[in-house]
Amino acid sequence: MSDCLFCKIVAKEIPAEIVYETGRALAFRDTNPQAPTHVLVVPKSHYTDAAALAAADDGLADEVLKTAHEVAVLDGVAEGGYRIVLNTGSGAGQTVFHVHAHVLGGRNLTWPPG
Ligand code: D5M
Repeated sequence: MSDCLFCKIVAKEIPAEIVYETGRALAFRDTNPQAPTHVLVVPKSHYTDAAALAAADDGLADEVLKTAHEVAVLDGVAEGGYRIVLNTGSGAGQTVFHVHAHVLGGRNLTWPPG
């Protein structure tokens, strides 16, 4: 999608601090970090939200989830505990409508989230 921020990051039209990449997923640091590790994992192809990604029938959601875990391992937060969040819909706080998994770690994460 030509006006999608994360599509532009995938296309390298907008800079981002990329930390990991697979054939179909890209991981880059969030510009408004909420934890020492705060990385976003996106599918390289455009899906609006988690519901649309879940409906993809080619294992893409699996690849995004595995990439999120790999990011936690690479950033050294996997053993201490980390959180994967997919805000889905504006009522849940989604502001960028290209599905993205937040990978958060490196501090104590409280529950419930705000
Ligand atoms: O999360 C959207 C997230 O996207 C939010 O945490 C800020 C982040 N963001 C916004 N612009 C950028 C760029 N250019 N690079 C990296 N991260 C960015 P949501 O779940 O939709 O509220």
